[in-house]
Amino acid sequence: MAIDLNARIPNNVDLADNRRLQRALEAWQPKFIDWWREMGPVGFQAQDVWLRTAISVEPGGWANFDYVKMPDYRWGIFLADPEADRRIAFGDHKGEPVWQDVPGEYRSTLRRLIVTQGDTEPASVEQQRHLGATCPSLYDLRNLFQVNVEEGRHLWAMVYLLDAHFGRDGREEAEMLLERHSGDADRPRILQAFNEPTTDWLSFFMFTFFTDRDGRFQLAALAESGFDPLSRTCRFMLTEEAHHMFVGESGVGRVVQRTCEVMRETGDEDLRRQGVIDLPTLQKYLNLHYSLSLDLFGSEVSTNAANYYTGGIKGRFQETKIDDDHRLSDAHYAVPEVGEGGYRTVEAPALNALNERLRDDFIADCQRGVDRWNKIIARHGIDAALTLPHRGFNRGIGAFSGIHVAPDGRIVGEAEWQQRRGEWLPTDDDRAYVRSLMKPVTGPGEMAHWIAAPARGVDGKAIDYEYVRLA
Ligand code: BYC
Repeated sequence: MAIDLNARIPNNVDLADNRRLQRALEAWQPKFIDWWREMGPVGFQAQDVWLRTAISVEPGGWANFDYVKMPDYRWGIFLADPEADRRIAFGDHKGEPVWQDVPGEYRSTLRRLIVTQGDTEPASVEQQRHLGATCPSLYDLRNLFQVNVEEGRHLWAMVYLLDAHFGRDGREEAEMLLERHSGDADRPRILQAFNEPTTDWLSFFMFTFFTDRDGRFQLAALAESGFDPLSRTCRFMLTEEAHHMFVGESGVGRVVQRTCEVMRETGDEDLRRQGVIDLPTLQKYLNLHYSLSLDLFGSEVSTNAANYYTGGIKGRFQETKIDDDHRLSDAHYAVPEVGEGGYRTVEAPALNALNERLRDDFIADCQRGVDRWNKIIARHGIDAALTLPHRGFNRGIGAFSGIHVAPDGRIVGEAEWQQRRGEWLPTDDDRAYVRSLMKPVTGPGEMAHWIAAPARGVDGKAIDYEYVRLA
């Protein structure tokens, strides 16, 4: 279905035929633009940026490139095409036709999930708002802004659902999504990882690798929903999400590559003298962002998660590809349990263990990315490797939150944790060093010293293309 880009709010949901909804969204739109100007990227609002805009949801239609000034970006409402005769794939309603309207009994649960999802989108834009000033290249600057405008559109996607399906309280929630702010002492964002500032580009790449990947898995679970508008919305968001994770994986990969090149060229042990990011520092940033992202999956054993599933509201990753009864009433799943003598693995009812199962899917996917980074290190003949720390390391949510676990999985006491945390997580010194490297590089094709050039440019353009016109 084509998107009407000329409409005040571009959409493929026939907004013009739904006056009430159109009015609600048109009332929210100026507030969104005000938020974008106040809380979105600092600077660069008047510059032309080489951005992709969705013009249809068909393959090939959602990646239309042109120069756009960010405040003029065509934020809108794009749902993946409906699937004919789609049925609920899991839970108590398995086999029933999907819902086009919110069932009364699931109203508050669905609203809560949509609000939690929606809250993360503007939060990430707020977290990243100062990065433009220190971009390592025009290519990276453009990628940052692409990610930012699409997170803005993901907010629109959730606001559409709230306005279209939740009446007055939906409208109030939509307003609140612009009123909570990342790191705000009085009105913080809902999930903790979205209140941590993204102060430098290494953090940005780690965030887009790990935290956007949580987004991928959560959206995939919501794309299975029996509430069809949510499913269709999330399915389209996933096409955009892939690019964000590419930015993270290739970003960290280019940092790894540059570090290895300098290690080989200079043979210098003191890589900080050489102005690149040493592998131990990279490992600490990895440890931090991985552990913060693991928290985003919630507790290992969760009745919320069981209720979402039995209600047909939130499924498993690739639910329809799994070969079982899709009800899970008798199934079990391994979860960690922390007790007196340490932690151990126990079998929990599979329904209650769905957060852990999604976390396991996430961990396996993270590991594949880390393996690709390690191939870069190996290609340079360097005997070192990045690793994912133990899942219990530095956790604030779930079974491990009451104990300290070292990256290798050993339980450590408070004294050892305090003494050694600087070996495992970025210290003030590490952060200051990384920040000291963050100097803007803005000539077409130029790269900061600490990061390698990308393998190729955007949409077939050269690496030295003027991705952002600064003049
Ligand atoms: N921080 O039963 P539990 C993305 C709360 S990222 C703070 O285990 P549940 C993106 C929980 O709310 C994807 N609180 O939780 C990425 C509950 O509170 P109540 C975002 C937390 O409900 C990058 C209590 O603890 N989408 O898209 O099973 C850039 C008990 O917990 C946290 C979603 O998250 C936490 N980390 O699972 C841009 C999908 N974890 O009931 C975007 C929607 C738990 O005691 N959300 N709590 O008041 C969900 O599916 C679920 O809310 C969660 C939590 C998976 C997050």
